[in-house]
Amino acid sequence: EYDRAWWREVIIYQVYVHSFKDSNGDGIGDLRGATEKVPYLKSLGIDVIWLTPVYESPLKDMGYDISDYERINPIYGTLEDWQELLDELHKRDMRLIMDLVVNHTSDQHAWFKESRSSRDNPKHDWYHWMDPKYDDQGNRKPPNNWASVFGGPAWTWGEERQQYYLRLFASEQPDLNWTKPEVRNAIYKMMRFWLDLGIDGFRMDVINMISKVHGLPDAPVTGPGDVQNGGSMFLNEPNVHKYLKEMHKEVLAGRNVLTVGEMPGGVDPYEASKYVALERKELHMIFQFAHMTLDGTNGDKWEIREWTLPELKDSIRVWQQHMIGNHGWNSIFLENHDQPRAVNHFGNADPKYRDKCAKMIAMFQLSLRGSIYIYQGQEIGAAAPTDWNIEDYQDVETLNWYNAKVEEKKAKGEEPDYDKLMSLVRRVSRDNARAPMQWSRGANAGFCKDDAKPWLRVNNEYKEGWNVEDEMKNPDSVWNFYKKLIFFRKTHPPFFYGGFTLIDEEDPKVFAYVRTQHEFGYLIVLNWTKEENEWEVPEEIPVPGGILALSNYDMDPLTQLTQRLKLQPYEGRVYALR
Ligand code: TEU
Ligand code: CA
Repeated sequence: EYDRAWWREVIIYQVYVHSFKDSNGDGIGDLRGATEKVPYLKSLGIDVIWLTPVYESPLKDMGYDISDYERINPIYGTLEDWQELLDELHKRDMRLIMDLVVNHTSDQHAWFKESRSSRDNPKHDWYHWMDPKYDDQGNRKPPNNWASVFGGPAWTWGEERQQYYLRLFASEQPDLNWTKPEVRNAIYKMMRFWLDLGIDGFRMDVINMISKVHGLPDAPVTGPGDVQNGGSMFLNEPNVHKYLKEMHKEVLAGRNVLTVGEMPGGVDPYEASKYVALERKELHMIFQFAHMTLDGTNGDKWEIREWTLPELKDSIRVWQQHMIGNHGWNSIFLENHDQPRAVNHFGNADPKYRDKCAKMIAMFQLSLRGSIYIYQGQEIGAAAPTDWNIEDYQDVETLNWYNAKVEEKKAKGEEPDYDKLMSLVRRVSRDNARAPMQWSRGANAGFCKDDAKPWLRVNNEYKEGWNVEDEMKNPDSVWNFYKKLIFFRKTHPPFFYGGFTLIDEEDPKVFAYVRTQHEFGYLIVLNWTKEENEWEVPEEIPVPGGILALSNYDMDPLTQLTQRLKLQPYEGRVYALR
């Protein structure tokens, strides 16, 4: 049913360089710091590292605004340092994938500087430039009504040209014009540069946004305000497939590399298959966010709603069951540098439950079908800081949102509800998962030297044992549990390619499913609540003969499966079926 492939069987670890490990005392994580930790990652069982952008950048969006694709940002080190990281990985049979951010560049990129300088320079249409519109009073207005992902209009005025440029993210991140062959060729050339240096693949940032509907028309009005969600005008526009096929032919064909496309919206399994079906020769897999956005409203993550377990089950089931064979493949992730920590997002960070909950989440993730992505800190059960104030946050998205909310109230002559705003920031902000990695009990959590000042506040809980060093020593820690599960997965092939069957889809408390391949089967039972729960094994599962393979509680392995299971808070069990 499947062509076996290394990229389907790997555990990938996302290194958010800025917050991973500082080697030189400037308080910023860097390449030498990452290299220092390669043996650590090997010992955890990691196969591949995804490195977030380390290219030259003014860091308006933490490196997702690139001013030179072929140079390393000096704050992270040199190209030699990068080469050393690659060598240290390859020496250990590990691989490296790099972030590819080609929907937009920085406004400091030479291409954009040239493009903005006049209406007739050779790169004048490498970006999306358009004339302004005017309202009834003759005031200048952006050419269309699209909203930026980071709030406000998706357009910025360029004085020199007296035109607007499109930027779906920050003002300093102008969108490239993919309709131009010259633009595409420049990107392909840059990709070949990194591949020729020996990298093993790319994570492609917002790759389903690169193609925009011709003429950039207004988006349908779906909400209040001046700007509208423009997703229907730039998510999965059909030409994106033309570009990805071309990219495959020009760059990827014949190279044994992994590709994963980030697609923050607009994909269901049918849409996704168009990108990842093997015979289409586009990408290997995508990041889709259905499960990550259950707690938002209409794509607005700041409009929190309570989600239910059946909703999560349904979203997982749909992708597990449809992305199969050579037509589909999933990326399994529960965290990244844009998202809340999984214990906060899906579970319970209350000290009473946190340890069990983090382990249950690990059992969940590592028993699904797909390539596994673990975000730095997830392996120690990291959680959001609870005591940060607005001054502690730096993320452009967070600050744009917060300031807009404050302004909105003030404009009405009202007092902003600062407590409410802060509780949302502590729950939703991207910086909650960007706090420096907690390596030890030492000063600055071992992220940087004692006398250095970390670029972002360290989450104080590292002193209470939530750090790598303490957890590695403790056989019962979240870290050791991850290590055990990773090993378990690699030695039990049904977890890679086996079928997925959801059981008891309506049960609001227990998430249970079976993974099967040939004569092998595993029953996974997860009590997704802080209460004790009884769960009845359904008839179709043969009860005698099932034995316990894994548990996050202290339970004898090889215990027989019984008809009724009495589950502790956040208890997870994996039974081997016969
Ligand atoms: O993220 C894509 C994206 O849409 C995010 O902005 C996401 O919607 C938001 O963060 C959820 O809160 C990618 C990168 O992962 C992100 O770090 C970049 O800021 C963004 O692209 C622009 O390059
Ligand atoms: Ca540093």
